Amino acid sequence: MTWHVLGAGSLGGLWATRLFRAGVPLRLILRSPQRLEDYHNAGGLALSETGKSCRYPVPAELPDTNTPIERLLVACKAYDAEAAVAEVASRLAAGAEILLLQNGLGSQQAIAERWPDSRCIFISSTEGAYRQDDFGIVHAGQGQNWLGDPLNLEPAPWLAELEQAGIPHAWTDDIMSKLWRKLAINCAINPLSVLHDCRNGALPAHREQLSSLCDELGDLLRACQQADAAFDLEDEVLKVIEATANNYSSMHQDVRNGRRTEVSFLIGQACRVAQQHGVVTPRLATLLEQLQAFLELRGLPAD
Ligand code: NAD
Ligand code: KPL
Repeated sequence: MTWHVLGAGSLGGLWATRLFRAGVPLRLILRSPQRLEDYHNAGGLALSETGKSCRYPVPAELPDTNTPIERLLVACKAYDAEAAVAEVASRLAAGAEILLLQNGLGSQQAIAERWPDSRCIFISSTEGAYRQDDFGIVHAGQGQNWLGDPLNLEPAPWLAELEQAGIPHAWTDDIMSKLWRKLAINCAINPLSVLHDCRNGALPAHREQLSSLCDELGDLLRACQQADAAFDLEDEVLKVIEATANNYSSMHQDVRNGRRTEVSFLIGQACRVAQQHGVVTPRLATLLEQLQAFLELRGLPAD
């Protein structure tokens, strides 16, 4: 079965190159004829790992190509994902699978509700990749890909293809717990790193702020029946800060590069869900307001 990868950016490129070189049939879907032409001129996708770069001529096509899609890996940002799937929705075969790589929460649910006939598999990834040029990806950080389907615990039958491609992965019966846990960690770290304009390692200087955010996030997770994701949250946040002390968070990097952030699917989503559950989260709400004001001041979308 052919994989279709929608979004040839950092993570989409990282997945596509590894699948392609393992001989797994796949096609990239690029958003416009101009981008397809640029891609062909580049000669494919380059993946750089441990200092060595290799280019792979992964076949590519446009969203309106006239062939069915049975397995779609959506590798766009959370704010683009639903619209991107809509562009290829008429090509989805009956019972197609949609694999969602987005960080945060909200985009996955929107897609699962809009295309209920497809099996939506959610993925929480802690791998790291960035683009050094348009079609050149650097594999920057080892990590894990947790996969799961909140509606169907049966593992996907193609996990062996990920094994064959050397893509680290594990199926989980509780993907929502993984996604909530990562969202909470991102909510505690990323906005503070932007507002204090610092590397993750400088955040323990704001310990009181971190602690109260973790308390509120813990309350929120428990109200959402995600007690496991709340367990020892502050400890884990401090561990992540230590392990990534030299890094700037992804949100900090987005802001520094003048790119839209995924704020709406991280702390924005946390505040929306808190309101739905009647959980009082004043520190999170203030942090969201400050972050949105900061983004607007820099001409970046606040959603
Ligand atoms: P990216 O910006 O590098 O890539 C997204 C790609 O999607 C871009 O090439 C963009 O042109 C393309 N795209 C957008 N709309 C499209 C459309 N309609 N049709 C076709 N292509 C379209 O983003 P990324 O860093 O790969 O992140 C993707 C998701 O993965 C995000 O939610 C991010 O938070 C998550 N994630 C990324 C990393 C990482 O290290 N990069 C790690 C973990 C999670
Ligand atoms: O996931 C991260 C990010 O920067 O988005 C870490 C490094 C864990 C910080 O929240």
